[in-house]
Amino acid sequence: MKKAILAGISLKNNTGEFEEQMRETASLCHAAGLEVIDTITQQSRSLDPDTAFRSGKLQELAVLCKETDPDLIVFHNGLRIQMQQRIHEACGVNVIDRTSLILDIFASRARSKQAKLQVELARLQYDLPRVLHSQADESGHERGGSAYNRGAGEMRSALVERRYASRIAALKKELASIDRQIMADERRRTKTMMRRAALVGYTNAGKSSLLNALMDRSESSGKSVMEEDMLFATLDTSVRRIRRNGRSMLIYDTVGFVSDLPHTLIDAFHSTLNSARQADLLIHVIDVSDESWPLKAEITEQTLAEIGAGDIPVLRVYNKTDLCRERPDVSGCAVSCRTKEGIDDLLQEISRRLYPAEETVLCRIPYDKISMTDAYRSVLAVEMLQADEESMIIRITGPKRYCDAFRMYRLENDHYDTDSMGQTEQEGTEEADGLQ
Ligand SMILES: Nc1nc2c(ncn2[C@@H]2O[C@H](COP(=O)(O)OP(=O)(O)OP(=O)(O)O)[C@@H](O)[C@H]2O)c(=O)[nH]1
Ligand SMILES: [Mg+2]
Repeated sequence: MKKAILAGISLKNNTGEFEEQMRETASLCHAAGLEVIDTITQQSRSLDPDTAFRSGKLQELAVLCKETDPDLIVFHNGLRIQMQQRIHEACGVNVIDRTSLILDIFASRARSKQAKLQVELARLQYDLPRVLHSQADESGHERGGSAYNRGAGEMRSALVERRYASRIAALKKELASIDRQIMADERRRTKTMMRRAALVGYTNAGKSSLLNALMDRSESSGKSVMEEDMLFATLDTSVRRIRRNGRSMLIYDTVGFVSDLPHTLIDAFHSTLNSARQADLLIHVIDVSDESWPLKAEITEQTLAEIGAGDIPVLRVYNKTDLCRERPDVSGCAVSCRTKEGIDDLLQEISRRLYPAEETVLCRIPYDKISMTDAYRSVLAVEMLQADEESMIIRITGPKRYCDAFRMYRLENDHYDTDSMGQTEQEGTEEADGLQ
């Protein structure tokens, strides 16, 4: 395992929050396969524009590096290029910041072609300004020389920029073609009228475990998704169809969030994040056994707003209750994917939110039109009440917009006595042949 020194500057006067953030960066180091051998911090109103740490602290860091011989310095704060270079010069050790660390973790987790391309795109976009800066620096060194030298340096920069730009363009093109395929699959799914919910939340909160638990407790198609005790186990969206009380819904498992998720990653994972943007309901999974859950829940909801999913209704689900000593005092669904406590109630709640029983309508449908009920069975509850030679009387319950499709066959409720299954329907004189 590589050894790292974790460095950070607390910019606000909130020690508790800073310590929590540093703990999170330490766990990101662990996720990237780094052992944090020491931590060094400073309280300051701003980063020094050249060296991030003020000079005394930088010397302290240099001494610490001599004593402990780390492979890497990981900076909790985002570093400008010149800061990275100066710290490197002062300590003789490579320096990365939190964004670069997260990009490394994503790179090590990416399995699908789409995820690999997305991570490469994010990495190139992060690296490009840095590489150009170091090229410019080199040509700056040459500036004392001849006009010929200066020209050579600038040409090198232009060449590097062109190479990056052409790879970035190629990646975007390839990703766009994968997107088209995914969108075609999505269009096919939308035709079924099934409503969609996306599992969102902080990384490691239990989103994938919840999808598996929901599948366990319902009729569902598809194999279980990978759940693992590691940050960013899921990078690819998975979708599963779940049936409950005759209603089908699509549930999407998505990539987890973390504080200050790098913008290059949000941009590169644009299409992966679409499953959250296009959902009818967001199931916000919260690890309630983690003391800092309120802060993480807030970060998740902020990130959802940032990616353009801020207006979608959210159902908060408090997971891992088996790890809590007392039942958490929260309003919303409390569940444990481990013991399956609360999962049935949650399923009911998701189904209720996705398919609100806004309307109950009685219809008389001629047999040659009865097949239309099949198309709506996944989104409406359909009860067959009575049949005669030409038609069938049915009761449908569900969202108004789907019930509206049956408007022309509608019976007024008082024209049919559903309790006695009798023939109080206007012209109904036939024998009741109740079908349930
Ligand atoms: N004790 C306990 N552990 C749980 C529960 N739910 C999930 N876990 C564990 O928490 C860890 C993370 O679960 P995942 O389902 O992979 O979490 P995730 O939110 O999908 O994480 P990412 O995909 O990395 O964002 C795994 O080790 C799970 O076994 C729970 O209810 N109780
Ligand atoms: Mg997951």
